[in-house]
Amino acid sequence: MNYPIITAAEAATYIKDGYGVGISGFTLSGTPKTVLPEVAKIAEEEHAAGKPFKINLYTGASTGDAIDGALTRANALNFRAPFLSNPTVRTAVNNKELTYTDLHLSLMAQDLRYGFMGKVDVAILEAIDITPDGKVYLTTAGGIGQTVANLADKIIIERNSFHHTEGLHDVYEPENPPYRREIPIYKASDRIGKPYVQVDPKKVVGIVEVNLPNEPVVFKELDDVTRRIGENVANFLLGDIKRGIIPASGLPIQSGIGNVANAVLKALETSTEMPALDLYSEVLQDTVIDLMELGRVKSGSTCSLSLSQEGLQRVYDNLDFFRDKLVLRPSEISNSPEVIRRLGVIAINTAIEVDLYGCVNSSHIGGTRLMNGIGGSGDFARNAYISIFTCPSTLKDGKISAIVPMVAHPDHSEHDVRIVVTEYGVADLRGKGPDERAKTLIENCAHPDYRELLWDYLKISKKAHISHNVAAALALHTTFEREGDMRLTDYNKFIG
Ligand code: 0RQ
Repeated sequence: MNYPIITAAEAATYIKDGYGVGISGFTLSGTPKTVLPEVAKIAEEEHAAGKPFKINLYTGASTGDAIDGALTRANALNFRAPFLSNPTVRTAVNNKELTYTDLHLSLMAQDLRYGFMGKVDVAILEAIDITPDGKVYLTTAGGIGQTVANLADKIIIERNSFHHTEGLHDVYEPENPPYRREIPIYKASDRIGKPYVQVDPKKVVGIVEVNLPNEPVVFKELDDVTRRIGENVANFLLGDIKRGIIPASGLPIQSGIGNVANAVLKALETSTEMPALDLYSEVLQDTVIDLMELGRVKSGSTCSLSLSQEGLQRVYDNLDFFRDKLVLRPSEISNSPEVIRRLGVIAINTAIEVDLYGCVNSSHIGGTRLMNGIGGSGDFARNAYISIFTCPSTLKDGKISAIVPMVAHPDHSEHDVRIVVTEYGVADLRGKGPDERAKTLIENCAHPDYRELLWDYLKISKKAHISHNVAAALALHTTFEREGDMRLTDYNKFIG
């Protein structure tokens, strides 16, 4: 089949008010780059003419400013799932200008297949190429490409000649129950599917030619706090290897996204006692590329290459070296609870706050304002061999403690959190009851400025299996809102 070459503006006209649009990509990687900004322009024109124009947007995870940002500014989003990181759309969600569903990333593709979110009318896939018989070779992310291509009536291909991901993808889509079988991945590097997304060529309305990099990934420089957190994680893992809890050959590592996650990987890089590792993760950052070149990471299974442009170029320049070490999977597979549990993945994610018993808030600042979303942290934490959460002990110049009596929004319950790490140390919650958990979290993880305040909370708590004082459980949060500093908390104001 010969597909017509069309402009981004022509492609955008296939997307109408009220449509569900499913796109390739995961984080800033692998998303189509030119059609949705044109859709934003159409929305602005329609709104100026007094007509409605909004779409539902389904992706693997977050997107960047060209999509979430542009569509939000054009007031063109009605519904968004499953993850965000763009500040413009985050503000709009918190202002209730659109509906956002925060979802475990492993669930996104199947929720669409099950029909939980409405119809996918158009799919847009960023690809390095498409063959006449409909084999689509994706760029830098697996995401939900195969699923939205199956569900959509029409498919638009953005053929992006900037990217060279030949041979990196392993596309596999499970059947729906009751026909689903096991996902046969037994090692992080196993390949079980096809190197392309298969689409029905008759659905392809055209190809938009593009030559564009992904939006840049920006990290803060490591500071003392993030460096110490990283070292604490590395030392903890080495201790568990020495004690025989983790096999000497190691277990696959998952590391989340962000500044703290980057510091953790840097610490693994410098720890010479650590065995060469496999990664079974949803994102891979630049540090992993460094570790592969050094022989410290043997293989990396991921949903997306969340690399800087320089890091990505290193992969493209040396594709023969990386091809058998990197595998890009759909998010349903990279984050599959079944595979994570089978492989014994060690999951390392970042918390916004942790309570005295190990419950973690990953998504909502102060319990109300969305930050990014739960992302894949729940997929991994719940099913990991060891689930580690890291965070700095305080935020905002010490005015906020990340260790609090009760989290203001629960994402991961105490049942799913095994280890908590701050710059002060490690709280190992395994095999401990609630009182011992509280003790180790205060002594090993809380900032010294807050330890007395947390002990005082336990003194005023009603003694039971899990001791709490429900009137004062959120006293630190309320004090921050009212007085701008959690250290000013006076429990007497709450318990009367
Ligand atoms: O805000 O930039 O305005 O200062 O949150 O925090 O310290 O820069 O850390 O970049 O590692 O992000 C949990 C948000 C951490 C992230 C979170 C404020 C803080 C700052 C960012 P500012 P840092 P990081 C893999 C797995 C959930 C999804 C997940 C995340 C901003 O790791 O989104 O794990 N995780 N996915 O000041 C007030 C607190 C705060 C706070 C942090 N207690 N109170 N503000 N902040 N804690 C990836 C995928 O799923 C794709």
